[in-house]
Amino acid sequence: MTGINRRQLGMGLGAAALGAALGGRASAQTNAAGAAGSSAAATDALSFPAGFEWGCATASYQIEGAVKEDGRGETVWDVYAHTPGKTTDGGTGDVACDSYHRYQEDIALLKALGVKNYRFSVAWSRIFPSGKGKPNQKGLDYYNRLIDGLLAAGITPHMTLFHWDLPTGLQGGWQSRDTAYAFADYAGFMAGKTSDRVKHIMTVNELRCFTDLAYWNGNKAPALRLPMDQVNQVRHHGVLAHGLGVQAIRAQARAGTQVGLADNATIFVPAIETAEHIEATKKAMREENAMFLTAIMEGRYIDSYLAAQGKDAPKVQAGDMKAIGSALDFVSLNVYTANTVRAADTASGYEILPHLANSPRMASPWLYMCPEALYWSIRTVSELWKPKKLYISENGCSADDPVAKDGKVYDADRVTYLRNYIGHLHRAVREGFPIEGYFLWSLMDNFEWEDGYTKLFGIHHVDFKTQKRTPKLSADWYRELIRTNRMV
Ligand code: PNW
Repeated sequence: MTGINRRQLGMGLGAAALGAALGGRASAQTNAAGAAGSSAAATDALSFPAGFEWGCATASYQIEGAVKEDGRGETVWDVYAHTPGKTTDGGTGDVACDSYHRYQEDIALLKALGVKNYRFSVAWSRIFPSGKGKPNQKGLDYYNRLIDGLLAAGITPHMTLFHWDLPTGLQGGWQSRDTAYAFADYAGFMAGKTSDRVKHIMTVNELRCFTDLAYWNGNKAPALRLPMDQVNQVRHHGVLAHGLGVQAIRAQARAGTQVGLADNATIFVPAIETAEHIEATKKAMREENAMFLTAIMEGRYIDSYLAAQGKDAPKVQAGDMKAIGSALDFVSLNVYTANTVRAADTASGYEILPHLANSPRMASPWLYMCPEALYWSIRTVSELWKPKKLYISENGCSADDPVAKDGKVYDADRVTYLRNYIGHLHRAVREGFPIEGYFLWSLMDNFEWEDGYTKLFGIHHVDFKTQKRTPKLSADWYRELIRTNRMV
C-alpha cells in the first residue's frame, strides 16, 4: 500500500531510502534513533518508528483482589468464581495479584521494564457499587492514585472502562437494555473525573467474550445458555453500551481525549497471499464480525447477518445504530490467534479452514500459534474501515513456565511466540498502516477467568503465596526490544 515493494525491503534498503518511501514517521524514526545513539544504531530495516508506544496490559478483576474493600460492589465474576465447579481448582479473584494494595510495586515493574504505556481497567463496581446511583469516592480514589503514580513514573495511562466485571446490582445484566444506559452514565462520569490526566479511553473489552461466551456458550460469567434471539439482543446491548459510552465520554471529557474500544474481532489470514484469498479473508473478517466490530465501524447490521438471523435478529430502536457507529479516534485489537481462509465457491465466497490436530498451540487449548494474525488483523481492519489509528491492545500467550533452580522462569517458548508475532507487527508498520502501539498481555501472571491460575500469561512470574513478582526471560527480552526499539 505504500508503493514500496517487498523485494526492495528484502534487498536491504537503506534507512534513509526507507524513511523517504514510508513518509514522515519513518523519517522521524531515523532522526530520533540517531539522536538517541543506541548501540543498535536503530536506523535499519528492523527498527520501529520513534515514539512507537510499547506497553503492558492488565484488567481489574484479574489483578486487583481486595474484592470487599472500600465499598466495592459484587460482580458477576465474584459470583461465578465462588460457584463450585466453575473455575479450575476453584480459583477466584479475591486476592489475585493484590494489586489494589501493591499498585506502586507494579508501577515500579513497568518502569524497570521501560514501557511508557500501561493499559488497565476500572472495576465499575468500585465506582458505582451496584452499577448506578451514588458514586463511591473511595473507589475513585484508588484509580486516581494509580493514574497519578503512573504519570509520576513517566508512564501514560490507557484506561478501559469495562473488562467483564459487571456489577450484579444491574438487574438482568446484559440482557437488559438499561445496562447500556448505566454503562454510558458510568463512562461519562469516569471521563469527567480522569480526562485531565487520562487521554486514551477504551469503552469495553472484547464484546464476544462478555456476550457470546457469557450468555450463549456459558463459559464466562454469568454462564447462561440463552436461545439465539436473546443472544442477539445481548450482543446488541453490548455494542449499544459502547456507542452510548463513546457519546457520554465525548460529552464529559476534556478536549483532546481519544476514545476507542478494545475488541477481539475474530481474525482471518489468507491461506496464500494472492488477490483472491486476500479478498476472501477481508470478506470473512467483515461477515464473521458483523454483530460486533462491523456494526461499530459501519453503523449498521449488514444484510447477510440480518438474513442469517431471520426472526432472531436483534430488536433495534431508533437512534441505536447511529450511536453504535459513533466515530472513533482509534480502534484497538486484542490479537492472540487466527483462522485460515481460502477463496471458495460458496455463497459467502470463502471457506474457514479448521485447525488441525497438530497445528502448533500454546498452553491454552484455544491459543493456536498464528503470528501472521498480527499483520492481517491490522491490514484487514485498515482496508475495510480505514480507522484513523490502531493499537494492539493485547497480545501474548500462556506457557508452561516451570520455575528453574535459580528461581527464574526461562520461558523461551513465550519469547518465540512474541518474537514471531511482533515480526508481523513490524511488517504492518513497514507497510505504513496507522498502527501506534502494542500492549503485551500481560504485565504479570494473574487470574485467567474460568482457567483460574492454571493458565498464566505474565512476563513477570507471581508467587501467589508471597506475591513476589520476578521477571521471566520474556520480560528481559521485551525490555531489550523496547530499549533498542528494534526487533531483537
Ligand atoms: C483475553 N479466545 O481473553 C482477555 O481480554 C484477557 O482478560 C485474558 O486474560 C486474555 O485474553 C488471555 O485469555 C480472551 O478464546 C479469551 O479466543 C479467549 C479468547 C481470546 C481472548
